[in-house]
Amino acid sequence: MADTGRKKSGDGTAGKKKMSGLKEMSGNANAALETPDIKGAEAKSVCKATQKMIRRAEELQISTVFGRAESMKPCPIGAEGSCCKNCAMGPCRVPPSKKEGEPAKVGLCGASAETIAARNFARMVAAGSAAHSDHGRGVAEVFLLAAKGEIPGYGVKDVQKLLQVALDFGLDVEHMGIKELAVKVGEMALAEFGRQEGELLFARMAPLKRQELWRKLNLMPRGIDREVVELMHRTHMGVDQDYKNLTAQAARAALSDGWGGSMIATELQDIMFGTPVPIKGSINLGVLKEDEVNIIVHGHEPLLSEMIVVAAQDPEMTKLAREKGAQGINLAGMCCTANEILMRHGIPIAGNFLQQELAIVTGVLDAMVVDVQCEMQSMHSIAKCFHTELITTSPKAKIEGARHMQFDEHDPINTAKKIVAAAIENFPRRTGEAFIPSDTNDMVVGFSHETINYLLGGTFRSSYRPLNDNIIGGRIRGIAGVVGCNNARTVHDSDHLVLIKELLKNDVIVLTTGCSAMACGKAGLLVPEAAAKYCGSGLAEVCEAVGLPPVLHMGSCVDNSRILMAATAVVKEGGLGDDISDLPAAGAAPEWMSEKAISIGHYFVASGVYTVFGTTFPTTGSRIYTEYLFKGLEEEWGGMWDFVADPLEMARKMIAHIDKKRKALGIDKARERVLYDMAMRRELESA
Ligand code: XCC
Ligand code: SF4
Repeated sequence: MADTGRKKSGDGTAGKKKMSGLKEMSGNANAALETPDIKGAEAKSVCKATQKMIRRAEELQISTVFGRAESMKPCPIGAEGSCCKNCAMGPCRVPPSKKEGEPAKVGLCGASAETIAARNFARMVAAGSAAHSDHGRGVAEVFLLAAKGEIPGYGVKDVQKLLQVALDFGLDVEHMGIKELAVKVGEMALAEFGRQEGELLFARMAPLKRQELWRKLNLMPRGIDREVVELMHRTHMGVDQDYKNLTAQAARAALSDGWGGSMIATELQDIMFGTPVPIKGSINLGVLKEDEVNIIVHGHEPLLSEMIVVAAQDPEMTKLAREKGAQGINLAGMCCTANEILMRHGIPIAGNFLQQELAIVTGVLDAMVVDVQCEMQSMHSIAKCFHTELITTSPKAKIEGARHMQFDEHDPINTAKKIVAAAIENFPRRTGEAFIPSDTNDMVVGFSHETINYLLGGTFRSSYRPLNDNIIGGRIRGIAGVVGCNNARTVHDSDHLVLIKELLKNDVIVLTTGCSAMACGKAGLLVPEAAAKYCGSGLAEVCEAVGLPPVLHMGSCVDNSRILMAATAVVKEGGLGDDISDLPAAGAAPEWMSEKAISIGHYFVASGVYTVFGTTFPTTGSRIYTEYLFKGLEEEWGGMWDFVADPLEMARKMIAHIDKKRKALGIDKARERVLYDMAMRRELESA
């Protein structure tokens, strides 16, 4: 191995020796970013690796999001949705009146606080829906090329799923060949984005009662692009000034994400790259290796990263790596791109959203390869303090100063090899000492809704029946979807974990995606053994019988569509009402930060789910509007929003909602009996 001047520094206990020349560099490169004194890494994150790296960054005087969150407070008026800058007569600020009886403030145009809050909220939905859907469109375009045989290495990997989607699209599967079907599915999926009239094809997968409600309330989504454009139009100055009407159009745009763009992304990715099945993986910054070329793929799309997985295993590349003095090539993921390649290939995850800067601070990252979404611009200035090459790959997401190596969708393997080669070339340029926290955790992931169906029902009769029966019988109290981001305004990972552990203790099974899923992985919740450790006895019994972890990792954020599918399958299985809003279920995003999360929340609410967000809520400046979201919507849609900052209180409210639904279904009694049985059993055991 070539002497790269690196020295293993151990685990957060690294010598005080500074990286050579680094302090100076960080002074320059980070000049624009403040470097405040971060106190107490424990107060920033519950993830041990993150704590160690926060301390390390502080030692090296490198500015990270954790420090900036201390020195820059969020604007209170913007945070509560009370600032309108939709025209140049503003920005107008309409915070709630402080004194009793004071007239409510309005904008220059007369816009009320509720209109302004609703418009701001709606624009978040529009942006979030656009982000997921543009990802979906990219997948559909590549899918179509692949179906036509125009992309070497890409084609139909999961024929079963292709047939299923073709059936869902109403195609004549018996009289069409696989290639013909794939091309047709690709064309139809692409057409969904620009559909001017009618209904999105996947929206017709929802329970019939939900579809009827959407039609009645004019919420049924048409083409994805159309809904987003109309929402942007209606939030323009002087257009839609009825907060309820705005919220309804926001629902159409959000539904066109959940039952449209996101679902298209998930389904077509599964056909092209394989539907996930349970697979082992590992997670946290400890997956980085000092003596290998480390590459992190970060962002959201699997289109290029699928081929980076192949390129990183190419003997030619391994040979090149050895020539440069490395022992091999170590590929890891970050954010949702990580979830995609973890679920399909078992590629380890380096960390979730708030760990992206810290991965570079390890000093061993040879390339940070990003596609789209959730990429912090600060990575560039941190990369400049080290040897790390920050590589952008999407024409939609460039970062000033980063190296751009554009993804050629006609030849992904070639792009992938060039990127891997660039990382290898960079390996000998490492300077200073390595600092890799030793923390990693094992996990079992890959619970597509098809897999859950199969695991529960067995080979002979795949079905959700056992799940429904366990819910009806009370062993499982209900279902929670806990998803979403990390947010530097709250302790990293903590709210996810406190909430989820409380749900498990109360026999609520948890479905998870995104950065929440990664928080669970790091805390050891994604292994079957977690059932005995964290669950109430009912849920523990069910998980142990099937060998399931009590928290099911269902994928990336576009894969929240899998949760919609699973909820629909449970409804269709029977015995738990005839709409998603009848289910003893609830959703949460305790540490959300992105506009995509608001779109996800809104499509869950419009699909009938009680959905709670934590950390902050973007409409609280208008009491009237917030009450409409939290209470008014339940009557109209059967689902509603809520905001609870304290994760234990959040769990309590979700469980109360689940119990309310159990009562309405007449299955609350069954649960009381189970509890009684458990108490008796414990008595017997202790006797
Ligand atoms: Fe981004 Fe999807 Fe949020 Fe994580 S969970 S911070 S959106 S990576 Ni989607
Ligand atoms: Fe102010 Fe109305 Fe313009 Fe908004 S649209 S900035 S409230 S004048």
